[in-house]
Amino acid sequence: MKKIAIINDIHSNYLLLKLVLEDIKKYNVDDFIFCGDYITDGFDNDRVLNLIKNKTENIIAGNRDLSIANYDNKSWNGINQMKSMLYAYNNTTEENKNFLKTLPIFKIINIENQKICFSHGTPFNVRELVNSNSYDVFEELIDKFSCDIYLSAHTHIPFHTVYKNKHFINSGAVSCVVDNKPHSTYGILSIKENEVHYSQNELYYNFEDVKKYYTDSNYHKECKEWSNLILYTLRDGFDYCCGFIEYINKFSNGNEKTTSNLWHVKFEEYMHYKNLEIL
Ligand SMILES: [Mn+2]
Repeated sequence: MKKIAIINDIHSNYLLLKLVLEDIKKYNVDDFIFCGDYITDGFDNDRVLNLIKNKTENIIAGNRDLSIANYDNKSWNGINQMKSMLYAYNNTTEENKNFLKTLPIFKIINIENQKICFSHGTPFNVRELVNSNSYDVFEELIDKFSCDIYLSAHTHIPFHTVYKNKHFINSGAVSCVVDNKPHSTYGILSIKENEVHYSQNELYYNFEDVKKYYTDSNYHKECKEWSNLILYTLRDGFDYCCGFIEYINKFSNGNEKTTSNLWHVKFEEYMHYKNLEIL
């Protein structure tokens, strides 16, 4: 029997990653699979990357990891909505950026005769949104890869669907699960003689600890708007980041320069409208 922990969407949150890894100890796992988005939206990029890259070879890139790895070192300058991404870029070592560049967008591995395909969105598209009833995507994956287990991430919403005898799994997120609860989630896959068992796990954190972790940071000072949106998402399990982007797009029509100019004033408006105190 092999036990594998499935972890994704850490988003630079070393505090929650440590809590999750501590919780996983009780399972005595044989290995880990990491399904992307290790950095951005927080500040502990190097501590997160240094920790995970020494745990396993089963690591693929998420959209955020690729954005940082492939950044041209100019296009985000002076664009307010990219401040948080720029912070991640400027606060990750060259060594770790080079590590991110080496990551594939999907991998197929064999554990106890079970073929496991894992990616952040899908092997076709790192940003593809896969949910519990994405049957067209499931068909496409079965057709192309003939694996037994398919892991995806990116949506921050956990699911486990068995379809045509194949397992389709999203273990949720370490940081910013969006199912209205202040928790981190991860998966444990147990495989024994062609029998696959999956358990979805959740770990409730103390929001005050997470709040202090963020508000004490330089990231919070430099990227106040995004840091606030992340923090309240962590408190409420509601995606205030997407909520704010949708809100500001109503005024800017998605124009990058207009969005940048409106960034601060619309943030204050949005926080007021959502009845959230700016931290
Ligand atoms: Mn993602």
